[in-house]
Amino acid sequence: MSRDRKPHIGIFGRRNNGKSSIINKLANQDIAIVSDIAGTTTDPVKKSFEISGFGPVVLIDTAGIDDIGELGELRIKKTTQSIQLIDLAILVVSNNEWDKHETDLIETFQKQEVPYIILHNKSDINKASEDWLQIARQQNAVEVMNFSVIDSDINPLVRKIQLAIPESAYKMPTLVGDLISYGDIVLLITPIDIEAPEGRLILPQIQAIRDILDNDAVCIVLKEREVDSFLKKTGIKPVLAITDSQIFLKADASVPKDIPLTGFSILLAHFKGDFESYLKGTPKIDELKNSDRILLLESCSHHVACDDIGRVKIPRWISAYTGKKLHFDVVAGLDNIKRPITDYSLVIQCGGCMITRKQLHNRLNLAKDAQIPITNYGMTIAYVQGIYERAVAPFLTNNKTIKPDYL
Ligand SMILES: Nc1nc2c(ncn2[C@@H]2O[C@H](COP(=O)(O)OP(=O)(O)OP(=O)(O)O)[C@@H](O)[C@H]2O)c(=O)[nH]1
Ligand SMILES: [Mg+2]
Repeated sequence: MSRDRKPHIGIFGRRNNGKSSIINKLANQDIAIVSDIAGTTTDPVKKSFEISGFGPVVLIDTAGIDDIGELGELRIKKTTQSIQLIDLAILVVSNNEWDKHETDLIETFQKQEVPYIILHNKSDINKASEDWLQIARQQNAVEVMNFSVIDSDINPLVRKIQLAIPESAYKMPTLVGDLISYGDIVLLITPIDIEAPEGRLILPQIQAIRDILDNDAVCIVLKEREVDSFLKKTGIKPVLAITDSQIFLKADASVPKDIPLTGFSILLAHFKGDFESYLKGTPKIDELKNSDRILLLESCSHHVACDDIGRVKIPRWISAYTGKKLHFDVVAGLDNIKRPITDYSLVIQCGGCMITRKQLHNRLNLAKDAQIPITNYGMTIAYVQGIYERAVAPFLTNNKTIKPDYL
């Protein structure tokens, strides 16, 4: 994985119980104002620093949740809002306090599905009592700890933070990161003249460019007509070429066979789709019979280019390839599928560039549960154009699929 993002940690609790002091201790420097006057921190403040032994974080210091007066209420609201931003909460308590202030916060953490650590601070003055510990341990916190800014070693807390923050908080999955390494040259082939939106590139192309740069690799973007002469003229040999699926054949002819070639929508199929199932499902195109029904799931109803691929091109190509009389139904967006899923012999899913992985999988489960073969737009196009093996090869090593890095 790459493109690290900084995990966000929020620190909550009543006034004066040592929230800002804990931040300073985690940062190993004075970055937050500490004083014995209750209400020192007034607004949520983001501090960006490195926790030794863990890495860069953004820590959000908040105003005491027991703040008083009208202004206090506003501050509490802001404090509660900041819970939406965080990957982990630390609830600081001192003097064995426990009432609605604490339980309200915990309820909000739970609602926002934020994991939380409960820290009993100032234990040098007043240690957590057995009664308090018993209550705190019933709160589904990832950890309950006795702590003192003055006496405690910070490392056990750092280790708990490390364990409690989900990996997804600081690691973003990458589209091509598992296929390339530092300094590699990747060639992107994008037809500009056909259906590209005016003045822009389509989303998967932009994502691929960003991802290649994030992986410290080199990205060359060419129109299909320039590929041949560019490769000959420069002698550059990319480690991977990615083409728009609509010009697969042309790209296949232009890109020398020793350079792996795949399509943007296959890249998406691998990244976001159910690649293993697509691998099993695609060759079932050969088993289609006259009057079989095929369902095309087009998840992004507003995407004009895909519209044409799903409604016109894929039906035409599959019919020509199989020589069979087939029925095609297209279901757009998250619309209901009108016929029972068992009416279909094959389901073809679009790349799903506009929807989440979860939405896409939920959509496919219906077909999978009914054991109907599934494939995707790019893999189908590659298959009927006879370049399927070449197009999926970059995702296979020793006949095993390279898993996307977040699985
Ligand atoms: N004895 C002792 N004093 C502490 C400890 N942690 C913090 N303090 C003191 O408690 C006082 C309040 O600390 P802060 O860090 O400002 O507390 P806070 O929770 O940020 O307070 P507000 O910003 O007002 O909500 C300061 O005088 C700190 O020096 C501790 O573990 N032990
Ligand atoms: Mg403070």
